[in-house]
Amino acid sequence: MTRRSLPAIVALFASFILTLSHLFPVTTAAHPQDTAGNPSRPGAETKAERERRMKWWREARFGMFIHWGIYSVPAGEYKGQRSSQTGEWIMSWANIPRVDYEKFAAEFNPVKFNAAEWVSIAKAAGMKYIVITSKHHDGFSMFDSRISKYDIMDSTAYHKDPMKALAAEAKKQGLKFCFYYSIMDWHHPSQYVDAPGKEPTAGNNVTKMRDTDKQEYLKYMREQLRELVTTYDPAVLWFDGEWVDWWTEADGRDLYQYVRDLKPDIIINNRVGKGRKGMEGLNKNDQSYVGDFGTPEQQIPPRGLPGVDWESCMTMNDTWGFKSDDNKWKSSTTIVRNLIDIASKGGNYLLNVGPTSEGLIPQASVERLAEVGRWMKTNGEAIYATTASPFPAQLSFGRATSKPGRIYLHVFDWPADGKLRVPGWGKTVKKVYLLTGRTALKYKQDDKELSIDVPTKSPDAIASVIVIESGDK
Ligand code: H79
Repeated sequence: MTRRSLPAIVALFASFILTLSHLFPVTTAAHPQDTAGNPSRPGAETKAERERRMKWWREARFGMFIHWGIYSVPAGEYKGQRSSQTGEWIMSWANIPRVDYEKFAAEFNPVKFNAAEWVSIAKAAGMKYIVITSKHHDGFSMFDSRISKYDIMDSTAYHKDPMKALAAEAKKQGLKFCFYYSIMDWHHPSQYVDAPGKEPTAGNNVTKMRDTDKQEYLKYMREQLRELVTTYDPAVLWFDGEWVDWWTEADGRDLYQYVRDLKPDIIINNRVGKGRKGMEGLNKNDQSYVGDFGTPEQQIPPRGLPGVDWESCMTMNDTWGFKSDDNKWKSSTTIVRNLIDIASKGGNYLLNVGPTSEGLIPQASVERLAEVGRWMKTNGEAIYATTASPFPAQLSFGRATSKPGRIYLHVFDWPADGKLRVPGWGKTVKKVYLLTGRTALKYKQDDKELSIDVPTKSPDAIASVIVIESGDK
């Protein structure tokens, strides 16, 4: 055997690892198939293992996002100043120094908070999971963090941990409980603002990192995430604030791995790393990026993204965190149609509520969610566990979702002439019926299209679902 010097062996070993990492890139929202057959690599799993891990999430289709923090105290107004920007960003846009912003904590006392009520509102709307802010960009921990005094237990008049109550209640009512966690942190001493006219301790959209403090902040994050995962057993970790220049893809990969090691079947969004392509939220395609699903924000990708898991998060008005004067509510029709549109493109819908500092979900949200729930009660079958539309082009009258052997037509624009014309998709129809009441409908199918005889009046003004059962050919 030839003898090699130590550096040569190290170099050989390094190139071997490099080759391995090329052959087996880390799992990514853009290329979930990359992990197939790769059980040895950290964070990786076989395709079957991944399918099993993602199953509940893919079937759920609809979740509640909750932005709740001490920003609900100023509720969009600071010293008479208001902004078109969102409520949870007030520390940044009102340029509030840390020491002043901290005072909102003492005023935060959500005495009307009722975990059972919140979970019931989500459940009745047809939502299957809840994602709540454990720590937003403002750095305030909304859970009992033993390593921070800037948390709900130590700094507020409430002195209780609403996350414990919510986690327990979600479990009781059969919803998955999940956490949002911001990587950017406006309160942590490691980070500061360097922008003309801006307070160095108020936040902005690109905090700087004191290089000497980065390791300490990483340690802090990891410890908080360990607390979150081990105490509350979240089903998803939803990272955000990853776009700052001091956060790297390698940091993201390490953090992804760290969280998966804490809880192997947890699901983590793509904002843990640098993959996200702007607000489009889906991954860039120049390399493989870490994360299990893409995160379009306030938008629905026009054609979805076949083969990729994604979830559109959206507000019900124009803010995430509560703002007392934001009355720009979407109608329940818009909300339901967004859900349908997203499902027809193969994604999930994460719909936000911004509770008040008293602990109440705004009444306008509660009302709309109840209407969404009414629709979901009859039509949930056409949403849950469905996959994207089988039609190559978007239908003129609405959307479609599918399940094996079955298509659900979601009709937004009901035909005036009593005939719904559906373009062909290469299968023979066996049966057509209205989902409400399972009323059978007459139809004619030829090579080009399927023509369905429908009642004159639309059964549901929001969207009426027609089920098509077909054979395999
Ligand atoms: O928590 C809610 C918002 O507070 C948070 N995400 C949702 C879920 C949010 N943070 N920032 N924004 C929304 C808008 C910020 C956009 C930008 Fe960028 C950050 C523009 C430039 C840096 C990220 C990177 C988006 C485009 C490039």
